[in-house]
Amino acid sequence: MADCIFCKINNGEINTSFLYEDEQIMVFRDINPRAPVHLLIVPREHIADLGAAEEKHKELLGHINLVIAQMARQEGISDKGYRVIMNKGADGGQEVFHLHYHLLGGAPLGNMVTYR
Ligand code: DGP
Repeated sequence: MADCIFCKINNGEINTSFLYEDEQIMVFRDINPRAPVHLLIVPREHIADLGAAEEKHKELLGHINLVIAQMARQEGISDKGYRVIMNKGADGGQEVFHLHYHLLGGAPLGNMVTYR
């Protein structure tokens, strides 16, 4: 997708250092961290949001979860715990319309989320 930020990160148009990458996904730090550790786990394929995921993405979605757990261990936040967030659509607070998961941790994050 020509005007998608995460596609530009994937194709190198936006230079970003990856903490982890493979043929299916890339992991990098969020540009606007909301916790001491704030990583984004992003499939290379442009999938607009979770609602656009299909049966063929089943293995990819499972792989993402396992890499999230691996990244949490790598960042040293696994034992104390962390939060994984996936925003979908306007009410979900999604800003970048390319499926991604947030891994947040490194401090007590409180209880879930609020709305205003
Ligand atoms: P969401 O609201 O779930 O769509 O979160 C999008 C996140 O993407 C937001 O926390 C900021 C992050 N982000 C946006 N542009 C860039 C970028 O160019 N580089 C990095 N590393 N993160 C970005």
